[in-house]
Amino acid sequence: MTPETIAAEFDVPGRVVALLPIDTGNVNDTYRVIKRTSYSEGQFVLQRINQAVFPRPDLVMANMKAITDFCHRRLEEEADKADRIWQLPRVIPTLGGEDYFVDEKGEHWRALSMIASATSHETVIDVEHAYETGYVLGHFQKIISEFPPDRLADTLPGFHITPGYLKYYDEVLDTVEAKKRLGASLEARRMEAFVEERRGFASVLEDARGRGELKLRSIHGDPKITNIMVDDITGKGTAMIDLDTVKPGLIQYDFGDCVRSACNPAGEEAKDLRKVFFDVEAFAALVKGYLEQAGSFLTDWDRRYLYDSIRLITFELGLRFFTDYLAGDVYFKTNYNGHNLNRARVQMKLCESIERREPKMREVLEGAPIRN
Ligand code: GN1
Ligand code: MG
Repeated sequence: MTPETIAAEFDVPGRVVALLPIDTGNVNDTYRVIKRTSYSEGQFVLQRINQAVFPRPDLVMANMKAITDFCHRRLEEEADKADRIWQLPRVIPTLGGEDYFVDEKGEHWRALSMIASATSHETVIDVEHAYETGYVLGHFQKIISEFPPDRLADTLPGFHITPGYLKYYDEVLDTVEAKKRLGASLEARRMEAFVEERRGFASVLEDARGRGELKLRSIHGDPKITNIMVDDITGKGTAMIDLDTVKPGLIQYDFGDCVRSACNPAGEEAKDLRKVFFDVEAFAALVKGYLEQAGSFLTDWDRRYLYDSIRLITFELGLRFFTDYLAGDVYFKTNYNGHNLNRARVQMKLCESIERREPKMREVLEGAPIRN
């Protein structure tokens, strides 16, 4: 079957007229599908779930269905009081009424409603956008924090558990491929030293969880800036997308991921490393928006680990990219030789910049008004 014939399996009226690849994701294959009838046109997002990353796509879909049904109910209940129309993609069923379609090769495909007249950006545009980014994350967390995490399957065991990534990194370092790549690149050896210096820090959030200071909640898992949609008409944040990593986790993973992606003006794919730095001004705006929503459910312990979560998730993503480079690019999709090494360098440069700005960042976090 082709993606076109698969697109026709979902319950959207009309005939498929176009299938346009969306290249921003690093894991799944994504398309924008256009279907037309004799009187109108409908668009939706079609995705092939990468089973090398998600071994149980059925559970990914069960989580997504459960969380979107819950959130849609909540958004409807709140709609009259809300300052905007909040949106969230909906799972579009197949013609047979299933949440996903399995093709003849056993690949799992899903269809999601499009958040129309809205845009997601690779980098933060201005302070208002940074504020909106934090506001959307806080709002989403506020809603899903009421969803019992034990009703979500752990679809990616070990996801965001930094000590686990370090363990895997050590195993990869021992392989012939990794030794070859390290031997051939001074940058890779620099990266290795960078990781070594920060080993002790890797368990900061898991240790806090072990001591009972932080607790598992339902989280998004991947709230980077490209997964936050901004309304083209009002300029306000309107939706969180890419819900396939929704599962039990620490809200610090989400905060750290959102901040590291929004406060690097050069973006994750930057080629010129000199342009990579942590933008404290954008950060202050993001924190303001975030706390206006999240202030009501964050505990004192949650707040204490916000700075660490930013440094950690940045380091962790750098480590994940670097490990994948050493392993021969087996996890993240790449477009050129050394792509994962370059991505790792961007995150590690950002991590250094975060470390240098720690006092300022803590000031921002502590100085932000608390609205309970
Ligand atoms: C991957 O596929 P995408 O782009 O939504 C990754 C995230 C990373 C992100 C970095 C399941 O997300 O953890 O932060 O790349 N997703 C998974 O861009 O590993
Ligand atoms: Mg994702």
